[in-house]
Amino acid sequence: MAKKAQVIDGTAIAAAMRAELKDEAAALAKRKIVPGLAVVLVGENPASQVYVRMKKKGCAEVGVQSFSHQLPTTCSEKRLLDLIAKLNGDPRVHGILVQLPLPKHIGEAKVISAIDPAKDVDGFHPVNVGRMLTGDPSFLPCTPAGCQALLMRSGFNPAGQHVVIVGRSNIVGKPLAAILMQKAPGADATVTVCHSRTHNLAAITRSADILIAAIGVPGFVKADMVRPGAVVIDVGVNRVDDPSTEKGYKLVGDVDYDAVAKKAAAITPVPGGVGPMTIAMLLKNTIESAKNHNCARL
Ligand code: L34
Repeated sequence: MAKKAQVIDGTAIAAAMRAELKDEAAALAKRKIVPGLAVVLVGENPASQVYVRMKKKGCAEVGVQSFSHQLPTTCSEKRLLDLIAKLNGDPRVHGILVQLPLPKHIGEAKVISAIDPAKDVDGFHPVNVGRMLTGDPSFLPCTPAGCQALLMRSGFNPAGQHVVIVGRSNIVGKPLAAILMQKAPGADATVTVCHSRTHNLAAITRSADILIAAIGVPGFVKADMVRPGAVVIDVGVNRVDDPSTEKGYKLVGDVDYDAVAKKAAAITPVPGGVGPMTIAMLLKNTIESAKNHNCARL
Protein backbone atom coordinates (compact mmCIF):
# COMPACT_ATOMS: atom_id res chain seq x y z
CA MET A 1 0.00 0.00 0.00
CA ALA A 2 1.27 3.46 -0.88
CA LYS A 3 2.38 5.65 1.98
CA LYS A 4 0.66 8.97 2.42
CA ALA A 5 2.68 12.14 1.95
CA GLN A 6 3.55 14.39 4.85
CA VAL A 7 1.08 17.28 4.80
CA ILE A 8 2.88 20.63 5.02
CA ASP A 9 0.66 22.68 7.33
CA GLY A 10 0.70 26.25 6.01
CA THR A 11 -1.90 27.34 8.54
CA ALA A 12 0.31 26.31 11.46
CA ILE A 13 3.55 27.63 9.93
CA ALA A 14 1.90 30.97 9.14
CA ALA A 15 0.56 31.17 12.70
CA ALA A 16 4.08 30.61 14.04
CA MET A 17 5.35 33.39 11.79
CA ARG A 18 2.61 35.76 12.94
CA ALA A 19 3.56 35.06 16.57
CA GLU A 20 7.16 36.08 15.78
CA LEU A 21 5.94 39.18 13.94
CA LYS A 22 3.72 40.12 16.86
CA ASP A 23 6.80 40.19 19.11
CA GLU A 24 8.63 42.36 16.58
CA ALA A 25 5.73 44.79 16.34
CA ALA A 26 5.51 44.95 20.14
CA ALA A 27 9.22 45.83 20.31
CA LEU A 28 8.64 48.62 17.77
CA ALA A 29 5.60 49.86 19.70
CA LYS A 30 7.83 50.41 22.74
CA ARG A 31 9.67 52.95 20.56
CA LYS A 32 6.38 54.49 19.47
CA ILE A 33 6.63 52.98 16.00
CA VAL A 34 3.39 51.43 14.73
CA PRO A 35 3.74 49.65 11.38
CA GLY A 36 0.95 50.73 9.01
CA LEU A 37 -0.49 49.02 5.93
CA ALA A 38 -2.89 50.68 3.48
CA VAL A 39 -5.15 48.07 1.89
CA VAL A 40 -6.76 49.24 -1.35
CA LEU A 41 -9.57 47.25 -2.95
CA VAL A 42 -11.24 48.37 -6.17
CA GLY A 43 -14.55 46.71 -7.01
CA GLU A 44 -16.27 43.67 -5.61
CA ASN A 45 -14.41 40.57 -6.75
CA PRO A 46 -15.57 38.03 -4.13
CA ALA A 47 -12.21 36.26 -3.84
CA SER A 48 -10.39 39.60 -3.47
CA GLN A 49 -12.85 40.59 -0.73
CA VAL A 50 -11.98 37.41 1.18
CA TYR A 51 -8.22 37.93 0.80
CA VAL A 52 -8.41 41.58 1.81
CA ARG A 53 -10.46 40.71 4.88
CA MET A 54 -7.87 38.10 5.86
CA LYS A 55 -5.07 40.64 5.39
CA LYS A 56 -6.77 43.14 7.67
CA LYS A 57 -7.39 40.41 10.25
CA GLY A 58 -3.70 39.45 10.11
CA CYS A 59 -2.74 43.09 10.69
CA ALA A 60 -4.94 43.31 13.77
CA GLU A 61 -3.51 40.10 15.17
CA VAL A 62 0.16 41.11 14.94
CA GLY A 63 -0.20 44.81 15.77
CA VAL A 64 0.01 46.38 12.33
CA GLN A 65 -2.37 49.30 11.84
CA SER A 66 -4.43 48.84 8.68
CA PHE A 67 -6.02 51.61 6.65
CA SER A 68 -8.85 50.38 4.41
CA HIS A 69 -9.70 52.00 1.12
CA GLN A 70 -12.62 50.54 -0.81
CA LEU A 71 -13.26 52.10 -4.22
CA PRO A 72 -16.16 51.29 -6.58
CA THR A 73 -15.63 49.20 -9.74
CA THR A 74 -16.38 52.31 -11.80
CA CYS A 75 -13.66 54.35 -10.06
CA SER A 76 -11.39 56.16 -12.52
CA GLU A 77 -7.71 55.37 -12.87
CA LYS A 78 -7.00 58.98 -11.90
CA ARG A 79 -8.86 58.60 -8.60
CA LEU A 80 -6.82 55.51 -7.74
CA LEU A 81 -3.56 57.24 -8.71
CA ASP A 82 -4.52 60.24 -6.54
CA LEU A 83 -5.16 57.92 -3.59
CA ILE A 84 -1.77 56.26 -4.07
CA ALA A 85 -0.06 59.67 -4.18
CA LYS A 86 -1.74 60.53 -0.88
CA LEU A 87 -0.69 57.23 0.70
CA ASN A 88 2.89 57.68 -0.59
CA GLY A 89 3.00 60.92 1.40
CA ASP A 90 1.32 59.62 4.58
CA PRO A 91 3.94 58.96 7.28
CA ARG A 92 1.64 56.48 9.11
CA VAL A 93 1.60 54.24 6.04
CA HIS A 94 4.66 52.01 5.55
CA GLY A 95 3.11 49.59 3.10
CA ILE A 96 0.64 50.05 0.24
CA LEU A 97 -1.24 47.04 -1.07
CA VAL A 98 -3.45 47.41 -4.13
CA GLN A 99 -5.28 44.11 -4.41
CA LEU A 100 -5.15 42.59 -7.90
CA PRO A 101 -6.83 42.05 -10.31
CA LEU A 102 -8.01 45.60 -11.05
CA PRO A 103 -11.03 46.37 -13.26
CA LYS A 104 -10.14 46.28 -16.98
CA HIS A 105 -10.28 50.06 -17.51
CA ILE A 106 -7.47 50.64 -14.99
CA GLY A 107 -3.86 50.13 -16.08
CA GLU A 108 -2.31 47.70 -13.64
CA ALA A 109 1.30 48.49 -14.58
CA LYS A 110 0.65 52.22 -14.28
CA VAL A 111 -0.87 51.82 -10.83
CA ILE A 112 1.92 49.58 -9.54
CA SER A 113 4.55 52.00 -10.85
CA ALA A 114 2.87 54.85 -8.96
CA ILE A 115 3.52 53.20 -5.58
CA ASP A 116 6.62 54.46 -3.77
CA PRO A 117 9.05 51.50 -4.11
CA ALA A 118 9.92 51.96 -0.42
CA LYS A 119 6.24 51.22 0.42
CA ASP A 120 5.75 48.49 -2.18
CA VAL A 121 5.27 45.60 0.25
CA ASP A 122 3.97 43.41 -2.58
CA GLY A 123 7.33 43.70 -4.36
CA PHE A 124 5.59 44.34 -7.69
CA HIS A 125 7.14 47.73 -8.56
CA PRO A 126 9.64 47.45 -11.45
CA VAL A 127 12.40 48.80 -9.21
CA ASN A 128 11.82 46.02 -6.69
CA VAL A 129 11.46 43.39 -9.42
CA GLY A 130 14.85 44.49 -10.76
CA ARG A 131 16.44 44.45 -7.33
CA MET A 132 15.05 40.98 -6.67
CA LEU A 133 16.59 39.71 -9.90
CA THR A 134 20.03 41.16 -9.13
CA GLY A 135 19.83 39.96 -5.52
CA ASP A 136 19.86 43.44 -3.97
CA PRO A 137 17.72 43.95 -0.86
CA SER A 138 14.08 44.46 -1.83
CA PHE A 139 10.57 43.49 -0.81
CA LEU A 140 9.94 40.01 -2.17
CA PRO A 141 6.48 39.26 -3.61
CA CYS A 142 4.45 37.63 -0.85
CA THR A 143 3.27 34.40 -2.49
CA PRO A 144 6.68 33.29 -3.82
CA ALA A 145 8.36 34.37 -0.57
CA GLY A 146 5.69 32.37 1.26
CA CYS A 147 6.53 29.26 -0.79
CA GLN A 148 10.21 29.65 0.08
CA ALA A 149 9.44 30.11 3.79
CA LEU A 150 7.12 27.09 3.72
CA LEU A 151 9.86 24.90 2.24
CA MET A 152 12.52 26.10 4.68
CA ARG A 153 10.32 25.87 7.76
CA SER A 154 9.21 22.35 6.91
CA GLY A 155 12.79 21.15 6.42
CA PHE A 156 12.98 21.09 2.62
CA ASN A 157 15.91 23.32 1.75
CA PRO A 158 15.85 23.93 -2.03
CA ALA A 159 19.67 24.27 -2.22
CA GLY A 160 21.00 22.11 -5.05
CA GLN A 161 17.55 20.67 -5.75
CA HIS A 162 15.79 20.64 -9.08
CA VAL A 163 12.76 22.89 -8.62
CA VAL A 164 10.22 22.75 -11.43
CA ILE A 165 7.67 25.57 -11.47
CA VAL A 166 4.53 25.13 -13.58
CA GLY A 167 3.28 28.64 -14.36
CA ARG A 168 4.99 31.88 -15.38
CA SER A 169 2.85 34.68 -13.95
CA ASN A 170 4.34 37.95 -12.77
CA ILE A 171 3.01 37.38 -9.26
CA VAL A 172 4.12 33.76 -8.74
CA GLY A 173 6.05 31.80 -11.39
CA LYS A 174 8.54 34.40 -12.57
CA PRO A 175 9.44 35.90 -9.18
CA LEU A 176 9.61 32.44 -7.57
CA ALA A 177 12.15 31.37 -10.18
CA ALA A 178 14.21 34.50 -9.48
CA ILE A 179 14.11 33.93 -5.72
CA LEU A 180 14.96 30.22 -5.73
CA MET A 181 17.81 30.49 -8.27
CA GLN A 182 19.48 33.24 -6.24
CA LYS A 183 22.90 32.55 -4.71
CA ALA A 184 21.60 32.83 -1.16
CA PRO A 185 20.54 30.83 1.89
CA GLY A 186 17.13 29.25 1.31
CA ALA A 187 17.71 29.34 -2.44
CA ASP A 188 20.57 27.96 -4.62
CA ALA A 189 18.12 25.77 -6.51
CA THR A 190 18.30 24.62 -10.11
CA VAL A 191 15.09 26.04 -11.51
CA THR A 192 13.02 25.05 -14.54
CA VAL A 193 9.95 27.09 -15.46
CA CYS A 194 7.23 25.33 -17.48
CA HIS A 195 3.99 26.75 -18.85
CA SER A 196 1.05 26.13 -21.13
CA ARG A 197 3.26 25.92 -24.25
CA THR A 198 5.84 23.54 -22.78
CA HIS A 199 6.46 20.33 -24.75
CA ASN A 200 6.82 17.06 -22.84
CA LEU A 201 5.65 18.73 -19.64
CA ALA A 202 5.19 15.50 -17.67
CA ALA A 203 8.75 14.37 -18.44
CA ILE A 204 10.06 17.64 -17.00
CA THR A 205 7.82 17.71 -13.94
CA ARG A 206 8.80 14.08 -13.20
CA SER A 207 12.42 15.24 -12.92
CA ALA A 208 11.53 17.65 -10.11
CA ASP A 209 12.76 17.19 -6.56
CA ILE A 210 10.42 20.05 -5.67
CA LEU A 211 7.40 20.62 -7.90
CA ILE A 212 5.50 23.91 -7.65
CA ALA A 213 2.11 24.25 -9.31
CA ALA A 214 1.05 27.83 -10.06
CA ILE A 215 -0.90 27.62 -13.28
CA GLY A 216 -4.42 28.40 -12.08
CA VAL A 217 -6.08 25.25 -13.44
CA PRO A 218 -7.88 23.04 -10.88
CA GLY A 219 -6.26 19.61 -10.48
CA PHE A 220 -3.83 20.19 -13.36
CA VAL A 221 -0.90 18.26 -11.85
CA LYS A 222 -1.73 14.54 -11.97
CA ALA A 223 0.04 11.71 -10.18
CA ASP A 224 1.84 10.56 -13.35
CA MET A 225 3.52 13.98 -13.51
CA VAL A 226 5.14 13.54 -10.09
CA ARG A 227 8.30 11.62 -9.20
CA PRO A 228 7.81 9.29 -6.20
CA GLY A 229 9.26 11.09 -3.19
CA ALA A 230 8.99 14.61 -4.62
CA VAL A 231 7.91 17.61 -2.53
CA VAL A 232 4.82 19.25 -4.04
CA ILE A 233 3.81 22.86 -3.37
CA ASP A 234 0.34 23.82 -4.61
CA VAL A 235 -0.08 27.56 -5.15
CA GLY A 236 -3.46 27.32 -6.87
CA VAL A 237 -6.56 28.62 -5.11
CA ASN A 238 -9.47 27.84 -7.46
CA ARG A 239 -13.16 28.13 -6.64
CA VAL A 240 -15.12 25.28 -8.19
CA ASP A 241 -18.90 24.96 -8.00
CA ASP A 242 -20.12 22.59 -5.33
CA PRO A 243 -23.83 22.84 -4.53
CA SER A 244 -23.40 20.53 -1.52
CA THR A 245 -21.50 23.24 0.38
CA GLU A 246 -23.00 26.19 2.17
CA LYS A 247 -21.17 28.72 -0.02
CA GLY A 248 -21.95 26.84 -3.25
CA TYR A 249 -18.28 26.34 -4.10
CA LYS A 250 -15.19 24.66 -2.75
CA LEU A 251 -11.52 25.58 -2.99
CA VAL A 252 -9.19 23.30 -4.88
CA GLY A 253 -5.56 23.66 -5.83
CA ASP A 254 -3.71 23.10 -9.10
CA VAL A 255 -2.76 19.59 -7.94
CA ASP A 256 -4.90 16.44 -8.10
CA TYR A 257 -4.41 16.18 -4.35
CA ASP A 258 -5.60 12.70 -3.35
CA ALA A 259 -3.71 10.91 -6.11
CA VAL A 260 -0.55 12.99 -5.78
CA ALA A 261 -0.52 12.65 -1.98
CA LYS A 262 -0.06 8.88 -2.45
CA LYS A 263 3.14 9.47 -4.40
CA ALA A 264 4.80 12.58 -3.01
CA ALA A 265 7.00 12.74 0.11
CA ALA A 266 5.27 15.94 1.16
CA ILE A 267 2.48 18.13 -0.15
CA THR A 268 0.72 21.38 0.72
CA PRO A 269 -3.09 21.34 1.01
CA VAL A 270 -5.54 23.88 -0.41
CA PRO A 271 -6.85 25.63 1.59
CA GLY A 272 -4.29 25.80 4.40
CA GLY A 273 -1.06 25.70 2.39
CA VAL A 274 0.50 28.64 0.58
CA GLY A 275 -2.46 31.04 1.07
CA PRO A 276 -1.92 31.79 4.77
CA MET A 277 1.82 32.17 4.11
CA THR A 278 1.13 34.90 1.53
CA ILE A 279 -0.55 36.94 4.23
CA ALA A 280 2.21 36.28 6.80
CA MET A 281 4.82 37.53 4.31
CA LEU A 282 2.82 40.69 3.67
CA LEU A 283 2.84 41.42 7.41
CA LYS A 284 6.57 40.69 7.53
CA ASN A 285 7.26 43.10 4.65
CA THR A 286 5.16 45.80 6.31
CA ILE A 287 7.07 45.52 9.59
CA GLU A 288 10.34 45.55 7.62
CA SER A 289 9.21 48.71 5.87
CA ALA A 290 8.29 50.37 9.17
CA LYS A 291 11.83 49.64 10.38
CA ASN A 292 13.35 51.01 7.17
CA HIS A 293 11.31 54.20 7.49
CA ASN A 294 12.41 54.66 11.10
CA CYS A 295 16.02 53.53 10.95
CA ALA A 296 17.15 56.79 12.55
CA ARG A 297 15.13 55.88 15.66
CA LEU A 298 16.21 52.24 15.90
N1 L34 B 1 -1.65 43.00 -4.79
N2 L34 B 1 -2.91 41.12 -5.20
C1 L34 B 1 -1.87 41.69 -4.58
N3 L34 B 1 -1.06 41.02 -3.73
C2 L34 B 1 -1.26 39.71 -3.49
O1 L34 B 1 -0.43 39.03 -2.70
C3 L34 B 1 -2.35 39.08 -4.09
N4 L34 B 1 -2.70 37.77 -3.85
C4 L34 B 1 -3.20 36.95 -4.95
C5 L34 B 1 -4.35 37.72 -5.60
N5 L34 B 1 -4.11 39.15 -5.68
C6 L34 B 1 -3.14 39.80 -4.99
C7 L34 B 1 -3.17 37.29 -2.69
O2 L34 B 1 -3.14 37.92 -1.65
C8 L34 B 1 -3.65 35.70 -4.25
N6 L34 B 1 -3.66 36.04 -2.84
C9 L34 B 1 -4.11 35.19 -1.81
C10 L34 B 1 -4.03 35.53 -0.47
C11 L34 B 1 -4.49 34.69 0.52
C12 L34 B 1 -5.04 33.49 0.21
C13 L34 B 1 -5.12 33.12 -1.12
C14 L34 B 1 -4.67 33.96 -2.12
C15 L34 B 1 -5.55 32.61 1.31
O3 L34 B 1 -5.33 32.89 2.45
N7 L34 B 1 -6.26 31.53 0.98
C16 L34 B 1 -6.82 30.63 1.95
C17 L34 B 1 -8.28 30.36 1.65
C18 L34 B 1 -9.08 31.61 1.54
C19 L34 B 1 -10.55 31.36 1.27
O4 L34 B 1 -11.20 30.78 2.12
O5 L34 B 1 -11.03 31.74 0.18
C20 L34 B 1 -6.04 29.31 1.91
O6 L34 B 1 -6.02 28.62 2.92
O7 L34 B 1 -5.48 29.01 0.85
